[in-house]
Amino acid sequence: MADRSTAAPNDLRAFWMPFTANRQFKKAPRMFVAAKDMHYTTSDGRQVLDGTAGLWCCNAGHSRPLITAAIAHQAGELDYAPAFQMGHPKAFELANRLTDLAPEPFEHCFFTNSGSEAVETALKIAIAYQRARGDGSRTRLIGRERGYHGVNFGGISVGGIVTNRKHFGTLLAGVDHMPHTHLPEHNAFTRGQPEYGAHLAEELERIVTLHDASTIAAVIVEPMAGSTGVLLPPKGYLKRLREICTKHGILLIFDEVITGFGRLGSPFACEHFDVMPDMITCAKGLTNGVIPMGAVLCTAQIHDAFMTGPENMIELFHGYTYSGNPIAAAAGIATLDTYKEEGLLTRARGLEDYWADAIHSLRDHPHVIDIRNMGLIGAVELAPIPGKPTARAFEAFLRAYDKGILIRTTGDIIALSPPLIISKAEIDTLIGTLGDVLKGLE
Ligand code: PXG
Repeated sequence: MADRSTAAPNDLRAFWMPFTANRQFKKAPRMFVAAKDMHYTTSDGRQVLDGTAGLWCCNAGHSRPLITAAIAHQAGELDYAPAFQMGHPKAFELANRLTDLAPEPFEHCFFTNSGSEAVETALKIAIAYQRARGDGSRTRLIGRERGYHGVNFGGISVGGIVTNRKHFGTLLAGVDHMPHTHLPEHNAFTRGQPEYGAHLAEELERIVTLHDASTIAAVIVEPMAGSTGVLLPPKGYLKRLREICTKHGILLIFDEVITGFGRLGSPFACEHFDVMPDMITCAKGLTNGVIPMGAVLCTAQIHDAFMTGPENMIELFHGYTYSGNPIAAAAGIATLDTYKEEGLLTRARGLEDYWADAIHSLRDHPHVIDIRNMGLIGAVELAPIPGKPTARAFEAFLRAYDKGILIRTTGDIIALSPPLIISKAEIDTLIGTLGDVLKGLE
């Protein structure tokens, strides 16, 4: 057994960090010790402008007073209540607030603790729904190349990121994938939604023909693929996916873990694109990233299909110890209050043009091969160093951190998704500093 008595309080060995190059990190750690509004404070006392809302989650900025107070109050009043066969008021209140915020068809809400769990929950509901309707042969799930749906087995199976899949065996059976919609040869440097690529939705028809509609339960896509490097849906693409799903009795799930809560200028992306899925998964911005929580929003049609057998029977054999946890629910309610008071869920709309002008001003900087934007999201794609994929963007990340801005990189793509409270002056600082970083890169 390790001798813990000799470990210094800041010994870094024990913590196996997620999605991190552990050995590299621990040789030169980067630590945040505080955060307020748009800025982090580092352990060496520097201010870092948050260009990524943490990990796309702190949409209202950091350490916001309503949320902080709600968590403290709830912890002192009701810290935990059993999630199964017992209730507490805040979970019901938050479910009502969320379904009021979501577009009309979404009348029910199932709570989880993360985006990954929201995805597993939605996939399970989809298959069980088809079975409840007497369509038990509909078990297949269709995802998309380059899709990110969290890290659990269902999510990596329908997901399309090779590194997240290849280490983990054979994954779920009965999954197929549509092609991704990233077509830089046609769409490079487009502002907003690209014109070209709607025809890729027809690939779903091909997949349906291959497997037969009677075997397919659901299609899951991110309306805008965030984690894989900001891949925007071509104009008309999502509408066509919806039509094909409807035609074949296939459920359409939008994974809005990133796009939910104002990222594109509407509370949810389905409203922004005017395409209604049958289920929405969300997390991150639901509690401003402060307490882990996710949710699946679904229509009455789906929910009611389960409400049939004897009333003393559990309708859905699924749930988590912390589904609707009181402190998370309190944080969620205070988060929605904060968004409402400050108009944050539509604020990106007013800033979108300014943001687009700023980020596209980087077009002629060294190594830049594409720039994409929508709402308060942006991506700057760099040409990889030959033989060293990801190295150039990671170097940009390190230099950006040294210069006082937090950016995110995936592959050789720099992704930006600042808190929705960002000012124009802060956009100038963020993009100006990123420009300086790019100019200095080899
Ligand atoms: N679906 C989508 C669309 C996501 O973006 C998840 C599910 C999983 O959520 P959880 O809460 O289980 O992590 C996500 C998460 C990045 C990055 O830098 C993106 C995510 C998480 C961490 C980093 O792109 N997305």
